[in-house]
Amino acid sequence: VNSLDAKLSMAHIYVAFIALVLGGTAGLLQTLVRSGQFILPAGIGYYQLLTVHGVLLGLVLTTFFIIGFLFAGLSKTSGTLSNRIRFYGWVGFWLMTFGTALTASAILTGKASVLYTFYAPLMAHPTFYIGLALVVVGSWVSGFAMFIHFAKWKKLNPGQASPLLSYMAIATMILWLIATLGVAATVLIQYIPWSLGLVDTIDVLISRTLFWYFGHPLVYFWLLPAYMAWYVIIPKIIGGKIFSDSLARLSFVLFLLFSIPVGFHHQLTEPGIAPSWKYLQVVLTFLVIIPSLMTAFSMFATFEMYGRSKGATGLFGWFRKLPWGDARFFAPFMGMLIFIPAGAGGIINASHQLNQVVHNTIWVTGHFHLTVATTVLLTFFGIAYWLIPHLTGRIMTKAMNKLAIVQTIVWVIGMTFMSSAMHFAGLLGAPRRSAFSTYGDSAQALEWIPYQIAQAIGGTILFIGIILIIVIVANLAFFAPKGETEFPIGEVEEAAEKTPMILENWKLWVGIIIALILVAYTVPFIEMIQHAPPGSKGFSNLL
Ligand code: HAS
Repeated sequence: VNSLDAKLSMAHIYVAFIALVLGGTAGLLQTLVRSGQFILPAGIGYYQLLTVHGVLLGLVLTTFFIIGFLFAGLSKTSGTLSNRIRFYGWVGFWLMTFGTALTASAILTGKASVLYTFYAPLMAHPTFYIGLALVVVGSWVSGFAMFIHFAKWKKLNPGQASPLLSYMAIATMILWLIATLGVAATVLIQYIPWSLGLVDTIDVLISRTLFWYFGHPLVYFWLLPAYMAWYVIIPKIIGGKIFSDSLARLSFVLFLLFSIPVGFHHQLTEPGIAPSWKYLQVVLTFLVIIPSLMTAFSMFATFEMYGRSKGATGLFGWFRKLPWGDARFFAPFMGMLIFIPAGAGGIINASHQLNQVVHNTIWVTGHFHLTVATTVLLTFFGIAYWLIPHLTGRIMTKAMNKLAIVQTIVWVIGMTFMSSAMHFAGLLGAPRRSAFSTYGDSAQALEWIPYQIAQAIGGTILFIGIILIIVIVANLAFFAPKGETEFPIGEVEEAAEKTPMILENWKLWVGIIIALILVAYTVPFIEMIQHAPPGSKGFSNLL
């Protein structure tokens, strides 16, 4: 990657890891509070801390890391960024950074303890929403810069399939752009006027619906860059080949189609949405599982074909041939492994009846610590192990590689303790997002305490994991020996079929996405507006 492009990517990655340290510290304190054995010092509120944790890790760490990675991937596979594109990239970066600082200042001064979902009727200081809006606008500027860069490549290479990594980066950014329209709408039209006192009330159902229109594809915005690494980078790292270019592209297209019109599966217990529309979105949710199953199939195929090419025999002989000592492989692999139970948990959540059991319990927290905080994050760590030294002109030493293996093991152990305890406590009815640990020593709440202690043990182990990753990242960025590190890009198996060009037809796919969104949301939206409570403001008073 060109050195000026590398600086742009690294700026994003630095912010991401600063967010990890601060957000992770908040996480440790939370698990200690929930154990019932610890009281927060200096008047810090539990919900304030939880907001810091969710916003910094769920929104800031992920968005910055992903945009940094995507810029690097585009620069590597579809050519160095032009000065103009790089300039837009920096504008996007500073808008996002300024927005983050604004939002963080509102939270840290105790004026925005509204959690990362900022559901109404919880109200934050206007700077919280304005900061978030700037983060979104900044990401759009970067997104459009990526689109222009990609369009230039297409113009210079007519009729050719685009480089796989660039294709995936663009699909991820299209997903983000369409998804963020929902959150931008609710923030700009509902929350900012309401928090500024320009309107007195807010239509809660509409605000939540717009949030989840964004909130579910958000999780795939986190997942897709991890899948980029699994499909394109991991085959090269293990010395194998990409199983199928077309399958990889198709799975990204399916994510684009099905990840947005499914937000109601977060609102299954909410009144005001007809069951038939919830049913439709549950069906679509089950469709969005398919590209993950395709990914699992593809990864197994890549691993097995590589192992057999090295002489492995028997059903699972290939397993032993994988490069277990290489942290660039080991960390993402553990992420894949954890995604098996994590995905199964997602399927449980999505099943309408089972959702009644787990919704709003700490089970859900367990689910997303396995998905985003393990599968996605371990893959991001795996990416950092080669991307940072590649961008800073350094190499990862054997000692750091060993430390990275230890870090992965520590993370998996910590998360196993914490997330398993969360799943079990959730089944016993323990609520998520509660400052109360013992509920006045009620018998039921006392049942949860052993699990909450296990969560605190897990949280403490995870904090050690955070210290380790920061040591590794600081080493790779500033202290590791100078040298050249490869940006690993896999090649496709010779036997794979040629990629059909229809997969490059973005107009077609975006058209289908819009149609699906209209089908899934138009009537429910009209009904929400028609049945809005008297006096409720927001969209309803505009229409
Ligand atoms: Fe989820 C709630 C349903 C995936 C994140 N989810 C959340 C929340 C977050 C989140 C943050 O339907 C909480 C939001 C909040 O604050 O309220 N989720 C699903 C479903 C999937 C799913 C169906 N979630 C994710 C991913 C996330 C994420 C990915 C982050 C990155 N989720 C829900 C539902 C709720 C929910 C409900 C609302 C609950 C409620 O009531 O509030 C699916 O996409 C999962 C499909 C995945 C699979 C796994 C495939 C396995 C693979 C690994 C292969 C392994 C290999 C290794 C190759 C089917 C690809 C080799 C192994 C060897 C053994 C050799």
